[in-house]
Amino acid sequence: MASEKNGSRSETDTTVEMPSQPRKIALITGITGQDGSYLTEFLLGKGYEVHGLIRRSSNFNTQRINHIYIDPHNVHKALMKLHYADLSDASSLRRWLDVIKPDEVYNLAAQSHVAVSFEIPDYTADVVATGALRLLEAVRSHSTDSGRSIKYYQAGSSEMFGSTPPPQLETTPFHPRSPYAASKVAAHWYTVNYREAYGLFACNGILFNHESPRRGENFVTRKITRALGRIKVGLQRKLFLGNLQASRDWGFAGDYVEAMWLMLQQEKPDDYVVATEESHTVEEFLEVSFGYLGLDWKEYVEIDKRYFRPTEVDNLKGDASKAKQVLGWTPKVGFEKLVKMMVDEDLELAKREKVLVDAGYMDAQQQP
Ligand code: NDP
Ligand code: GDR
Repeated sequence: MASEKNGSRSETDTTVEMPSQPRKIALITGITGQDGSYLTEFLLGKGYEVHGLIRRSSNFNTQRINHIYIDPHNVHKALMKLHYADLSDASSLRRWLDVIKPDEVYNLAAQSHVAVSFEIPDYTADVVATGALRLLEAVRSHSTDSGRSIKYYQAGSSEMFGSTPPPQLETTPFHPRSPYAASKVAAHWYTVNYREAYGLFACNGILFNHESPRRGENFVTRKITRALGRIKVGLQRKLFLGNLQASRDWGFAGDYVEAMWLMLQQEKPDDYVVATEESHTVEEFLEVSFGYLGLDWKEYVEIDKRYFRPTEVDNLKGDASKAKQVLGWTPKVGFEKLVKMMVDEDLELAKREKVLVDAGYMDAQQQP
């Protein structure tokens, strides 16, 4: 990593061996997150050299990309490189652009939890809204000074539509319902403005919810499948949830990162909705997931008011016609397949936990 884990962090992290054919270079913020990990795999598969910005944390935060990591001292094979930066630190963004000279920048970093954004609204706005502006400005000033052009992807969200009823598409008015969503709306318009004002190749992907076995454990789908695995092997009895009637257009993260890349391969920059065009309630997710393991969710789920939000987004269902027509993108994983994929992985994880618990190496209450 670009960390002290593998020796001191030095100039070697930024040394790039010249390949026989020039590789495209991508820079990803939020590389340690769910989407960052899938996008990295996708771009490496396309022959890119991938650089990721990671933030300093008191614990290592690279679990989702450890399997891709190759020691940077092995320069022939190490095509993913990590560097410390933060969206709240403009100087770090500009510095890494100057050093890495990317062809494409994917801005995936965010305080991405909607409920948490009500608790830390100021910080959320700083990272999600102003952070995007800082990165856009770094791209603009780097391009002006160097004469190089960079393509920019902004991770927009269906949360921006908020209370506007479905189906939601690119022309649907935004009505954000949280500090997170309002900040994403600001980032969306900053991106449009930099495109119009400076001719930047900048795209907004308006992505509806996308999940995977790598989803953060406090988002509702993963919270459910993690608990279900643990319940199935006897490590947990109850699952506490909030609003079960909210409806979401849930897709698979692995499919969605392809749409991000496709946006940057077009002749002209534009904004696209990315969605499965199917919507399901949280209750339906419970029915399908618990049913898959032969359990009745009603015996295990309790409603806890603390998980209700001050303002909720009731119903999201995208219309991805434009992405289908212009990008040629279609989702490959549907709702049931996604649920089963997540349940299968989390059941295996729970079985491994159970071995540790039974051997006395882990407390049943402890979550790894
Ligand atoms: P995650 O929460 O899994 O990942 C967020 C990433 O941002 C992590 O790598 C995190 O680092 C990083 N990060 C957070 N704060 C900062 C900061 N101040 N400076 C630098 N990096 C930071 O999100 P997802 O992968 O699910 O989503 C990716 C992006 O897409 C986000 O912008 C999200 O808002 C947006 N989005 C997601 C959707 C979804 O359904 N997943 C749908 C629509 C939009 P660390 O690992 O250290 O915490
Ligand atoms: P969301 O995802 O807010 O849509 O944002 P989340 O999984 O957090 O919530 C989905 C719906 O489930 C309801 N819910 C609960 N949610 C959580 N987290 N925990 C619970 O216990 C619970 N019980 C019910 C919520 O109220 C909500 O209606 C995600 C994030 O990835 C954003 O970054 C992204 O922009 C949007 O998706 C699109």
